[in-house]
Parts: sequence; C-alpha cells; structure tokens
Amino acid sequence: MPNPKVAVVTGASRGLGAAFARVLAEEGYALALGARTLSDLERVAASLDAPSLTHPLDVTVPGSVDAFREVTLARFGRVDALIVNAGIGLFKPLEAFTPQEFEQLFAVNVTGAWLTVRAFLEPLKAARGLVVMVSSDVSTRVFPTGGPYCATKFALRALARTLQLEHPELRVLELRPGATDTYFAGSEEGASGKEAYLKAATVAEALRFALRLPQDARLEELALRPAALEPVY
Ligand code: NJP
Repeated sequence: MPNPKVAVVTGASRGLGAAFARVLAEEGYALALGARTLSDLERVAASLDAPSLTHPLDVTVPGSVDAFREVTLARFGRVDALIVNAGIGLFKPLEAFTPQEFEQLFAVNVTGAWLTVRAFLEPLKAARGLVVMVSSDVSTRVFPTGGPYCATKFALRALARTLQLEHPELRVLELRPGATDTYFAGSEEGASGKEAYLKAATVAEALRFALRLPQDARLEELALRPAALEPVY
C-alpha cells in the first residue's frame, strides 16, 4: 500500500476542526490533530477510521507549534494538507474589550495561524500541498460588537493571499464559514437559538470539494452562509 497523504488540522478537538478531520479521514488522509485539550482530541481520533496522531497544541506558543510539527514529521514524514482552523471569538463593543482580550484574539487567530503555516511550510512545499485558512464570512465585512474578531479575519485573509503569492507551488484556500453550530465563542453545539446555523458537517463538505477538485485549478476562496438566514454582505 502506498503511504497515505497526510493532513494536519489545528483546533481539531471539536466543532469545525473535528468535522474537517472526519472528511479528511473519509478522503483517505492520515491525520495529525492538534488542540490544547488532549482528551477531546483523543475522542475525535478514536471516532475516525484513519491513522492519526494527537498532540497537545497551543498555536500561540512557537515551541508548541514546532513540537507538533516534529511529532507529525517523525510519524508520517510528509504533509499534504494543512487546515489552519484553531480560532476563538469574543463579541462586544470596542470600548468594552480589555487589552488582554484584544491581544488574545490576535494571538490565536492571526499570530497562531502564521506560526502554524511557518512551521509546516517546508513539507507543504515539498508536497505542493493545500493550505486551508479557516477565516470567516466576516473577513470582508464588519458588524457592531465584531470589530476585533473581524479584524483578525481580515488579517487572516491578507496572510492567505500573501502566502499564495509568495509560494505559487502551494494551493491556498480561504474557507469562509458563516454562523456555524459549534462550541464557538463559549457556545454549545446544538444549543437553542442556533437552529438556522450551518452544521459543521456541511462546512466540511466544502473542504471535500476542495480536496477532490482537479489540481489544475486553484480554489482561492469559498464562502458559505446559512440558507435559512437573510443574506448579508
Ligand atoms: O469553534 P470551537 P469553531 N491553540 O470553539 C481550538 C471559525 N469560524 O469550530 O484548544 C490550539 O468549536 C479549540 O480546542 P482547545 C473560527 O474563527 C467559526 O466554530 O482544546 N487550539 C477547538 O478545537 C475558527 O477559526 C464560526 O480549546 C486552540 C477549536 O480551536 C474556526 O472557525 C463562524 C486554541 C475551536 O472550536 C473553528 O471554530 C466563522 C489554541 N490557542 C468562523 N484556542 C462559527 N462557529 O460560527 C482554541 O465565521 N483552540
């Protein structure tokens, strides 16, 4: 049997990351799954029919990201797809943020994404791989209470585009989910009030589309919004 392709997923312990891991396993990838909560990661890995490793990962800590890269390469020796998914949300008026909250949003959503890409760049280049930056439908619009969060996703969009320009051998996709029923921003999956939200499994179908697309195309951007909610632009 040839070695399977290998995918790395950050924030894989629940929500969208767990749904992306499921689709990647179904598409035949071996998996390296990272997040801070190892017990949740192990539960996700045990539910998948794919070779997988789990490793504690805090994307805000350079040494943690590098250690995740090292165990991934030691186990699998290659990286074909990187799903830059770990992210947090906090929503309130601009003046209500503390400096620590503001900085934490950028530390996870922007600096963490950059550290992750930087760590896995060489094996991704060797594989002419796929990088999926999980940003948001708010990477091009804003709304009250969303200022700092939107700013992180605008920044992520800029990083995705820059990465593509600097490394044309990669395929960089900015995946832009709208409101999705996960544990995002302190919520619970399945909590009342989120009936109209996208399912994480639905968003993960967009990843499947990207994985299956013939490689002569560079899929640059995919935005999904819940069909049950009013369109917003
Ligand atoms: O959120 P959630 P989603 N280092 O809370 C991990 C974007 N998005 O799946 O570390 C490493 O269920 C955390 O695990 P743990 C959003 O911005 C969402 O919805 O153990 N990992 C968990 O696995 C984000 O980029 C919506 O706490 C860290 C995961 O991240 C992505 O979708 C809308 C970490 C978060 O799972 C996935 O979010 C939208 C760290 N420092 C964009 N901190 C939406 N859900 O509505 C957290 O536009 N994690």
